Amino acid sequence: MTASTSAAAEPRKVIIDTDPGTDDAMAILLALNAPELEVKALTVVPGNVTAEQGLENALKLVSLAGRCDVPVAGGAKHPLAQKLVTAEFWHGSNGLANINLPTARCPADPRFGPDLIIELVHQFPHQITLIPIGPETNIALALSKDPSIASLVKEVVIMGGSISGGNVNAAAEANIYGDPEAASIVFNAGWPITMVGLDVGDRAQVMPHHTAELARTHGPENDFVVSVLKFLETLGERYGFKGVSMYDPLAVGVAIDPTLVTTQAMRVDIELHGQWTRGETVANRRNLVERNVPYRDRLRIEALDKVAPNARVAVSVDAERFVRLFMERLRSK
Ligand SMILES: [Ca+2]
Repeated sequence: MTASTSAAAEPRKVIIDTDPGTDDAMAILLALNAPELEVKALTVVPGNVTAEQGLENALKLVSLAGRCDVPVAGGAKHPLAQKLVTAEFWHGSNGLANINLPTARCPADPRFGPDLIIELVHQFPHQITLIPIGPETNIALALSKDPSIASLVKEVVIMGGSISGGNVNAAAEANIYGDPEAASIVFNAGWPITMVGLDVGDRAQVMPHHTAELARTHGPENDFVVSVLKFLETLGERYGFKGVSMYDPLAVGVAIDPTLVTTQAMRVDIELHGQWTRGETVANRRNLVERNVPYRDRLRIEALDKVAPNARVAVSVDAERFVRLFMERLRSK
């Protein structure tokens, strides 16, 4: 093996903060089967399902993958400043497409999720990539308890937000809507953020012919993923969707291979009020604001002020290459 290939084989250390969730389940299995990644922990946040159901699901998923070596820790029980909104409507009553996976063999890690994040970030300074794929409550709690992690994390790849309209309503994407105050803390922490939002997630779709292809191979994870995809396909048909949007798996995909998306640096603020827009990721595409100053009986524009970008927002995706990567990693597993 040459030096360059061994360097390339060095896996990226990641922590996935998750509210599993059907697409979370696929994202977790993708990560656990990607040699490019070393999953240091799963931390569970309430969102798609309650904290308790999410922890149970996460433990079943690592058990399915035979990966009890990955710590799985519960975290927050509710968002920072609002009621929890769960999404069994989209994910099935158990959050896992109503599929009854075997009882978990892996035990839960007793540590509090945000504390585990802090601990691992200090243990591996400048090496950890955080991949929040649920509401950002746990990440915000970790940051609030220990702001130093902001300068010690390598990168944060967030599934959340949108610069082209929401899925909860006209403005907001579900993960940000689920805890806007937490998202605001995370986006303002001054660390390197890649935002993998609806803009690209809705274009990274598994189509029925992909699912049919994956259904020709078998294995516990392969078969589970096919069942999840079929559940989502059937659910989507009811609402006129053609394929299955791979929101959370794409965020993991971007951690595996950043070239799957193109990004643009933007200033992203989280709307915390707004009559119609609470939870919106308000992105300044020009990174400029007009400076208005008092003049006689009015204000007038005096200059353009630059605003510093705080996120690289994914604006396009090589969907077919991502779906191929996803299927290759899960095939026959
Ligand atoms: Ca999720």
